[in-house]
Amino acid sequence: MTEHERYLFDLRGYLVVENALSPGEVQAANAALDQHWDQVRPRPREQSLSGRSAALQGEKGRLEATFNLLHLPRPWCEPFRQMLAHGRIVPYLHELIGTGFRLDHGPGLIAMEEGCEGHVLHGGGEPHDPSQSYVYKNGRMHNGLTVVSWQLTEVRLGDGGFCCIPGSHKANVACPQDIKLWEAHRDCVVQVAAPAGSAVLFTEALTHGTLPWRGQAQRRSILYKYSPGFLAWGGVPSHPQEFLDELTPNQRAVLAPPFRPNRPVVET
Ligand SMILES: O=C(O)CCC(=O)C(=O)O
Repeated sequence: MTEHERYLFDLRGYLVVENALSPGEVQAANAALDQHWDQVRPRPREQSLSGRSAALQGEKGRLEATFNLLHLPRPWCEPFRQMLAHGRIVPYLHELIGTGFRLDHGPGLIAMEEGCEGHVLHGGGEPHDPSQSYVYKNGRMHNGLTVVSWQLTEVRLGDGGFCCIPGSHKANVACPQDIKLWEAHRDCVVQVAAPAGSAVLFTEALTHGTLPWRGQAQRRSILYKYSPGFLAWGGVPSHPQEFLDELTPNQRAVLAPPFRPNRPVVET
């Protein structure tokens, strides 16, 4: 991380890394999604994420994949397997989480079309949750659950989508519910714009969520959520050996279950 990136992540709790994917990588990932789009479904109304907020509600739910992106037949799985331990992002994860970081869960698709509902804001420095916390100690950042959100399409200011309250990962006071519902003090909530090919990195300790989608073009983000190597937030998935055998050593290292001694480390 550069001095500026380190300062901005500590200050705000998120960072946009532009050109993290090449145009070819963006194209390959979009082509894989297009090929399987018949298996992408709107989230059902009864699982609405807008938290009964009038400000966050929409005409329809966001679109989600009903399949595991890592298990698509070849070559369609390849772009998503490469993102697991992508060379552009690994140095950031080493600094933010520490060597030996692991994939806790994901990858998950969030696609949105005009009129899609938002997601009530959640997370924040208070109450303290050690599994998704932010601490600066001994001269470095220590993050719990940390997200890499790959942008496969452009997000412009005003489109909606990922939003957060910058600095809230260090908050000492719980976020009031009407602010989480985007019904009060909207000025403290920032919608994050990012060109296609960017990676938006953020700590789950940040108060964040989704604004309703106003963009005419579709939003496509793929989220990977990482934890320190000794920690599990979402459980410990077991992966079939035939699947692991197809991966690179770096990809296998991030899928290792949580443990500490002699942990495999992603090489840069
Ligand atoms: O990217 C988004 O729209 C929100 C993601 C989110 O809320 C989460 O990862 O917890």
